[in-house]
Amino acid sequence: MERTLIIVKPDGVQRGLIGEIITRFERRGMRIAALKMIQITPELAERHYAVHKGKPFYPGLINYITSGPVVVMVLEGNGAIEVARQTMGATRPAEAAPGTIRADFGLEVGRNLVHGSDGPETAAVEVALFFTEAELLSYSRDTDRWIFE
Ligand code: D4T
Repeated sequence: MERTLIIVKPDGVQRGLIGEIITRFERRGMRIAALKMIQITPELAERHYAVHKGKPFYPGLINYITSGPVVVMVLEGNGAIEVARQTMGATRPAEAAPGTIRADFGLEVGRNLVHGSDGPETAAVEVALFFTEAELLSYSRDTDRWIFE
């Protein structure tokens, strides 16, 4: 089953939206394989956002993601990466479809509340960046047969 890394960013935590954001993924049926609250260090932020190094928004991005606690989680499900990105909405909240997390709670790209992996390779790298193998739980829910075909 596909896995994706999700981060409730510091604005999501500060604004009291942790539960709301997790609920949106949970109610879609995705299974939580791992979940924890951490403060991202500058070193970890630089590794996570390595592809953006050198871009004009990079310093602000590192400042933002390290500015307070975040909630990181691994979600599982068929097509979890794309499904999670749909649930989050477009990177720029002003362009996100109504009903998505970013449209419903955000306005600006630098305060877009949530991160989700953008493909299978990045998902694998990001999951390994934030979680050890031992932290990734393999289990089934009694409801799985009503959610997964
Ligand atoms: P993340 O990685 O946070 O899930 O966002 P996306 O996958 O949707 O978008 P991204 O990688 O293109 O951008 C990463 C991160 O940088 C911020 N950003 C982006 C910004 O502050 N200004 C910008 O112009 C862009 C393109 C927002 C998300």
